[in-house]
Amino acid sequence: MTVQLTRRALFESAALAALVPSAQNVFAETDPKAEADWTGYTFCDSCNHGPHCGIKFHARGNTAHRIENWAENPNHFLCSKGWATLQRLYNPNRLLYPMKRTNPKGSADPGWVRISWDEAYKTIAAKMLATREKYGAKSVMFYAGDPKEPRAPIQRLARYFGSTTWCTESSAACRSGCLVGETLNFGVENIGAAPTAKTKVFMICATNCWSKPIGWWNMVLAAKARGVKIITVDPRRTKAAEIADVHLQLKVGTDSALAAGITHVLVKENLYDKAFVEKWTHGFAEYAKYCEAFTPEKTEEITGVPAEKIVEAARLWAKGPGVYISTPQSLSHNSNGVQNTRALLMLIATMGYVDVEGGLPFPVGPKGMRLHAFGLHDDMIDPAWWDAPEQREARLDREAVPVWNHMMDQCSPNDFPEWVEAGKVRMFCGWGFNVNIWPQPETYRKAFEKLDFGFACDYFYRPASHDALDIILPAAINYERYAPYGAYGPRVAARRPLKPLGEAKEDWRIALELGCIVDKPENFFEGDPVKCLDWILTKYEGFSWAKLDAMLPKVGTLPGGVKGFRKYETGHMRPDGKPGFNTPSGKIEYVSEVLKAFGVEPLPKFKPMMPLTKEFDLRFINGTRKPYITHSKTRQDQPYLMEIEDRLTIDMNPKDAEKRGLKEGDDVLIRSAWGGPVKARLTVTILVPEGTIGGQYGWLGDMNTQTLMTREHRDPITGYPCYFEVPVSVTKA
Ligand SMILES: Nc1nc2c(c(=O)[nH]1)N[C@H]1C(S)=C(S)[C@@H](COP(=O)(O)OP(=O)(O)OC[C@H]3O[C@@H](n4cnc5c(=O)[nH]c(N)nc54)[C@H](O)[C@@H]3O)O[C@H]1N2
Ligand SMILES: Nc1nc2c(c(=O)[nH]1)N[C@H]1C(S)=C(S)[C@@H](COP(=O)(O)OP(=O)(O)OC[C@H]3O[C@@H](n4cnc5c(=O)[nH]c(N)nc54)[C@H](O)[C@@H]3O)O[C@H]1N2
Ligand SMILES: [Mo]
Repeated sequence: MTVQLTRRALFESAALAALVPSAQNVFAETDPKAEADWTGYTFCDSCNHGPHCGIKFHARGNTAHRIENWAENPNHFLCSKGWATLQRLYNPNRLLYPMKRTNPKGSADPGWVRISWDEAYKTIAAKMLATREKYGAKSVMFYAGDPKEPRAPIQRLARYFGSTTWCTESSAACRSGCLVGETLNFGVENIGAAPTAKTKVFMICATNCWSKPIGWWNMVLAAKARGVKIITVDPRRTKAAEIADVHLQLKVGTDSALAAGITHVLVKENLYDKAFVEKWTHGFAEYAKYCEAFTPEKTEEITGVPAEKIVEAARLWAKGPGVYISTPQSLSHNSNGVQNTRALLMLIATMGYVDVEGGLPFPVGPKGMRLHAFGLHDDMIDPAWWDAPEQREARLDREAVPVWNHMMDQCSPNDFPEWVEAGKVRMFCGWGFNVNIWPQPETYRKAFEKLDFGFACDYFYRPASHDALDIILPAAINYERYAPYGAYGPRVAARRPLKPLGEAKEDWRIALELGCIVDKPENFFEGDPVKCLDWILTKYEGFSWAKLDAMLPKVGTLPGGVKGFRKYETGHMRPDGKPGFNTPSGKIEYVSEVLKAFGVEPLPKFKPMMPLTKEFDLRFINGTRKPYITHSKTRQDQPYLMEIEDRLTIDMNPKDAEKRGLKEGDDVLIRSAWGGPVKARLTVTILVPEGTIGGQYGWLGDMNTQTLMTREHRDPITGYPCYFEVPVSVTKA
């Protein structure tokens, strides 16, 4: 409610109310004078997992009035969030004009008023140049929150501006923690794959089917139907756990102990792939020695998984070939995240299921194409510049997270409050910025308020975050933009969009146009996203934007890439073309030479989570995905979804509820050593085990679970917060 009131005030102050389309009008009638219907194509960006799900829409004039699955798109089933996207496009609260604050920061009313793009750009560019002049380029921070689509041109802007303070939600949290684990192991990221006709066992590691496109779940069911055995590793009794042959229902953060227990059995019963391990891996003997102590009984003590299930799982896994799917995030959101990920995913190497038929593929795509970056080409961001020692060493995260700094080109922003305190960052350039991504968000919000200058681009005005800034810019929504094109491995698809409403602009255009002002226009394609896409596509033989566009509704396939199995034998996994893997030892590393070089424990060892206490006796998984919620976004933006759930709810096991005298529907209060009380409504369910509760982050005010989280405990390798580890208490309100 407060959000809407503030929002109304915002429009009144700019005398804009009349210009904002009302949702009802737009849905009810399209322009009667407009031509016949035309068909548009775009991608749903609700979850921001790549690859996105395709949307086909029907429009008259510039108004989309109906959407459907885009059949030719490789991801062509929309879910509840996808079907609700027109509500977001035509939401009357959308931000449609650049705005600037007219009252000092900290005022109850920021006094947002509409300004022209010209004024916005001139103000921002002048601040960027002056801040660089006075404090150096890296005092200007570039940031993209969960939105993944705008990232490439923003990173390019940071590069030409000369700032390594390029941060994203992926350097704060999310997928890159697991990616670091995978890369330490294999020399390349590998989130896993789907079972094929030859696969016998599928290990679903900490993966929630609600986080995936609908097609993914259909794939799992089909695999199950043709006899693939399923091992699910998850503390919660998810859908994937329900259909599993073995559900390893471990305690949060004990994956490394579980993996050691399984390895113990594989070695003891001589089930592992000795030949593969000897030839292609590094440090197995040391790891096997570490696993000696992890007898099934000892492993049960730590993980809570019954000893016989551990043995059963090991024997089943050995019946492979097997393949895993790994979580995009949840393994990495505790204080031993990277090592837990490393340990679990190493089970693939121990069995030798590496790039073999039915096992885990190691795809080699077209040259220059970045994985998980919408098929974009390396040249877009100039990796050599980011990789140069003089950039890495001077980067702001060097001391706090040296391993991360060494491996990743995005700077870890979790020490942002300390940077601001020390005067290291003075200006903020943000796309999709939500301060409530962080634990103790108020600490971050205050730091943003202290900056000399900040702006953010967004679909909506978000008072909780934007009121700490100076300018907000309206971003065109997925229906209104060309860039980036969609990518599904090497397959790529163009969009056919609407014109942006109001004065909204594509994120790409905003970044490229700013680049034209603060740098040379020729480096930024004269500000034109389509020109930029064309430049990227022509790097792949026979491709261009015009060609991709003409193919619609079909998708194209970029040329190049290497087919076949065991590509590590033929030198395709390493840049120097030698056989092996792209790690320091040239092999898959149980003992990580990178970690060793940084003085970090090189084996993926178990480390206990923060202890539960008498007062805080429940572990809180703060953020498991639900089918109708995405992060902070879906709450006000898509009212259909609010009809399903309009407040924070938490899941609690019936035994825990009984112990506390709580029942389904009770209003409860959650507290931790760092904050609370947070208000929630109780769901009593076997979805969570005893001793663990689950809930959603992204609610604000007195339902904001991030206020319970701690900045003190982090994963030492990534600096990621421990969203899934914090001990809490739950009492009746
Ligand atoms: N407790 C807890 N915290 C978590 C997590 C958790 O599981 N638990 N998960 C972490 C993870 S994995 C993630 S990904 C983050 C998500 O964290 P956030 O970055 O906070 O994600 P959102 O709330 O989805 O989006 C942020 C803002 O971007 C805007 N936006 C969306 N799309 C676009 C776009 O294309 N362009 C522009 N300009 N703006 C856009 C939205 O309107 C919103 O205001 O949270 C992290 N924080
Ligand atoms: N509907 C929906 N879909 C989304 C999103 C969304 O907000 N809503 N967000 C998108 C984004 S940005 C991301 S990063 C992904 C996240 O996608 P996922 O990682 O698949 O989603 P989560 O539900 O956070 O976590 C997956 C599972 O990990 C389990 N888990 C938690 N801690 C541990 C642990 O220590 N060990 C093990 N083995 N399991 C554990 C949880 O119980 C949960 O079932 O989802 C994407 N898709
Ligand atoms: Mo994420």
